[in-house]
This record gives sequence, structure tokens and C-alpha cells, in this order.
Amino acid sequence: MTDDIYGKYRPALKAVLADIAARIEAYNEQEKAKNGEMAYEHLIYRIKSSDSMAEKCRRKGLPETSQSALLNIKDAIGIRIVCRFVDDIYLNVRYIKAMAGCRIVQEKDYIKHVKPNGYRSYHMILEFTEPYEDAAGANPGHFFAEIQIRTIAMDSWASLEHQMKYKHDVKNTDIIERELKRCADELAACDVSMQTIRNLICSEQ
Ligand code: 0O2
Repeated sequence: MTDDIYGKYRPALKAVLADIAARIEAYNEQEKAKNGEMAYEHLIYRIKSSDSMAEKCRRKGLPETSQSALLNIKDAIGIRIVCRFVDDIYLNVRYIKAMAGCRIVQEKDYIKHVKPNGYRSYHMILEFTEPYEDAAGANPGHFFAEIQIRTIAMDSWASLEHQMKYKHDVKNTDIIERELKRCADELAACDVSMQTIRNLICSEQ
């Protein structure tokens, strides 16, 4: 595919992503100045590539148009917040839910409701009202973003599991899946211990 599926909306998409990321980064700076501790360890973000979005449209039986990419599919903008501790995930969730011009469309807590393969993460689909024309012709427009929030341990597990899923020549998938699940549960136990140690240290200060 040579055409950009986002067409004339790409500049708006980039501006919306930059605005959301700047607000989350400002929150981190604020928390650091207030408590001496960051709200999260790092932040990554991207606009889903035009090819991946076109493939997702095909997979969902949608026409490969800007309207499908920006109105029906809601993860053109993807943001991932990686935290040190599990409690920090919920602090970030609270901050994001209170952001001006933001409406929650969907929330999935894969930390309390772990996926059978061991995947853990907090997911939100949000709708932001921003001063740009959207794919339905409204201005101010509505733009969707998917935010994933997880610990460093959950993040490293997810990237390993993702790598395995997309490698088609992997042998012994049963053993690998079982080991990955065991590893996810061990990492989750470590996340609980790390949180407990942190709480103990903080209560002594
Ligand atoms: P990419 O390339 O990461 O963006 P959807 O398919 O988005 O319409 P779904 O599957 O119900 O709807 O959404 P969900 O469960 O919120 O998952 C969306 C994203 O979370 C995925 O994006 C992955 O990034 C991540 N994710 C969900 N489950 C798993 C998992 O079991 N393992 C790993 N490693 N990541 C997971 P995409 O679109 O698959 O791809």
C-alpha cells in the first residue's frame, strides 16, 4: 500500500498525540517535583503505521479508508506508560481519567483479570476533543487513543511473548507457552513483593 490511510488527517493525528504525550510528561514532572518520585519510569508512543492500520481494517472487514482508521478502529494513536510499581499504574489511570477534554470509551484491567496466557496490563481507549477537523467532519474533532499502562516486568514479558507470537517457525510452542505463563506469574509475584518493600520503606520515612 502506497497511500497513507490517514490522508489529510495525519497532521491532526500527530498534533493530538503530541498534546496527550506532553500532558502525561508534565504530570510526571509535577509528581517528581512534589514527591521526589516519578509517576512512571518511561513513556513510549506511536501512530500505527499506515500498512498495519490497513491490515487491521481488512481483518475487521472494514473498507481501507481514513474513516475506518480513525472512527471505527480506535488505536491509531497508541501510548504506553511503563511504571516501576503496580500502585503507580492506578495513579496514572486516575490522572488520565481526569484529563481535560478526555472521555473514557473502554477500560480493560488485565492486571485484575489476567489473560489466560499470563498477559497483564491496564488498557484504556479514550476520546479526546481537540481543535482539529476529525474524519467525521467535526471541528473541534474527536480523536481516539489507546493507552496501555504496565510495570517494567509486565512490559518485558509482553515484548517477549509478542516476539514469540509473530515468529512462525518456533518449535515446541506448547512448552514455550507454558513457560511464559509460569514466568508471567513469577514476575507478578515479584511485582507484589517490590510494592510491599516500597510501602515498608515509605512508611519508615
Ligand atoms: P499492536 O501492534 O501492539 O498495536 P483490538 O484487536 O485492538 O480491536 P482487542 O484485542 O480486544 O481489540 O484489544 P486489547 O485486548 O485491548 O489489546 C490491544 C493491544 O494490547 C494489542 O494490540 C497488543 O499491543 C496488546 N495485547 C493484548 N493482548 C496481548 C497479549 O496477549 N500479548 C501481548 N504481547 N500483547 C497483548 P494489537 O492491535 O494486537 O497490536
